[in-house]
Amino acid sequence: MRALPFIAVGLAAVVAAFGLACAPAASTLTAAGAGAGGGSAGAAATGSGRAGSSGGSTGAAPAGTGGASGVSGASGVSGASGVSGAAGASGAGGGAGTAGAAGATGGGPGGGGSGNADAAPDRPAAIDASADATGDAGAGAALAPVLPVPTADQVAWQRLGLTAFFHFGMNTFTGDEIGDGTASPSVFNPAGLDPGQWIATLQGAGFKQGTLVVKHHDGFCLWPTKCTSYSVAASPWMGGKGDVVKAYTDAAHAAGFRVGLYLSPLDNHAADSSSGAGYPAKFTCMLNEILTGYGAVDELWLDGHDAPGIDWSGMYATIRQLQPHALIAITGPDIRWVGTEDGTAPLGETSVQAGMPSLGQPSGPVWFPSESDVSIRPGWFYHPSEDTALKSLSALTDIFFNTVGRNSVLILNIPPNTSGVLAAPDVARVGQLGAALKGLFATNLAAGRTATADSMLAAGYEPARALDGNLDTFWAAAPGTTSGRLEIDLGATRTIAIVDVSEPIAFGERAKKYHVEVQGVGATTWTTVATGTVIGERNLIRLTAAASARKLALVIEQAAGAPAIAELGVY
Ligand code: FUL
Repeated sequence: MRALPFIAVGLAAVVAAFGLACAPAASTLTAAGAGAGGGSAGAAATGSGRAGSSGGSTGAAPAGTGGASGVSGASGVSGASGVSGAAGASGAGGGAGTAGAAGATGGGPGGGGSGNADAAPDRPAAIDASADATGDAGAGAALAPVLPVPTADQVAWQRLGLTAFFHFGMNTFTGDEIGDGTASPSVFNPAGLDPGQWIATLQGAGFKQGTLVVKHHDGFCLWPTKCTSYSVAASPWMGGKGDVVKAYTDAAHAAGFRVGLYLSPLDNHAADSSSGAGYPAKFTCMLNEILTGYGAVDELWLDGHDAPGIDWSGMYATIRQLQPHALIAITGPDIRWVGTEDGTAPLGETSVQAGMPSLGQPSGPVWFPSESDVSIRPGWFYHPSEDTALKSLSALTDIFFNTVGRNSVLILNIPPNTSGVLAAPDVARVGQLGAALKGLFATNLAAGRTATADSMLAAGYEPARALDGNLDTFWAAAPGTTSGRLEIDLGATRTIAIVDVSEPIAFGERAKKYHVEVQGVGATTWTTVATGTVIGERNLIRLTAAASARKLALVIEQAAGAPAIAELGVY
């Protein structure tokens, strides 16, 4: 159940606590080989680089492993025709995608197989889950997945790490946080609206996606909808001819910035939204408009404040049909609300959750990664009185480590002001955050160094694969192992402040318990400097006291299958 944060509302009782189930689904594999598809040769083909880095590299599949050739880069999933990493016999299928992470071709070690076993044919798993450790059809050894596994679109999204939220609407002009739906559209007039400025600010700081609130709980629509009269069309802004959603999505697509849209099911303006009568059709009408009129949508945030009478399973089918690559978040099967709004994901955060049939998921374990929402200001909407109350750089840096560094995706809210631009204090703070992160991760001391391990699956899965900057290639331990040790010789004594570790999540979450050891020059003993449990997409460990060491070891004590590490970075 999800107890949503309530900030005072004068609303009906609807707003109380919502059972928002979490559970994904689409990606869940029902049974090996259940999918009939042609021999899928591809592994995680979603682009190899971590978003925010300088772009994907070419992840050529190791010889003999049958890796698929590439697909779209990290941002390619937003391409209108983008197929993003679908495992397929040809290994092709990358859509045009938007610009962005430079087209990684990421074919990782591939498994032979008989088609992916995804429960939903239009939501391909990132890998062929029927692959086993021996491979087949002439392919070389392949890493056996630990089920459940994500879809290719979920992998691409999890790699983003850092994303933005834009709360903008009537509340910006009225000073409310949750409007009751009675405010007059006459106050809405963002004379200097410039989404290009929002996007440039965020991209400059390493953000790759932004989610615009197109309708908050007050019901005011930021596009000239035909579904209600309560919209920008009734405002003085641009003589009623303006469209904030178009301005934003056009600017985002042009800039290669992935697009998220937030549509609140709760609608305080629609008189019938709490009774249910008539409102579901209106909501469906709105959903159809935003999913058909604005190009590719990468994420659809259906907020947890529910409205009665909505047929969610029918809604999900419609969304899949209109935008097959849009990940459905919060009241949906693809992305789960992390459960807090203070920028802190739990330690040991896992993407493997119990499925919730009410969200269109099967009841077994499913892949359901979390999203951590938090605002740079005290409120979600811009209020001039909060210009001096922004979170400090240090607080934002902590938030980054406590969300992105804990296997969750951060969605940081930076609300545009009444002119329609991000205010100067926000622009400055986002710039500081970007510069700070760039500085912290400027030099990976492990890059290109020597790595060794206590076992290895096969050629193509060498320890060095964990140091090559490519998330699609990885070290994998020998079949049958459930523990492993990956050691790096840094070449000289180094001061270590951060350890950055990622699993190849296309093959499932594997580690259950791990620790990090360091050893100084000439020393014969190792010192444990950090411990952890689940790794998943990314664990960032800030050492409490920077360690001086020549060697570092990641020791996976327990795993659900043979350990595998996509990247082990040291800063
Ligand atoms: C919550 C809403 O009630 C807040 O106003 C905000 O939009 C937040 C992101 O989600 O459910």
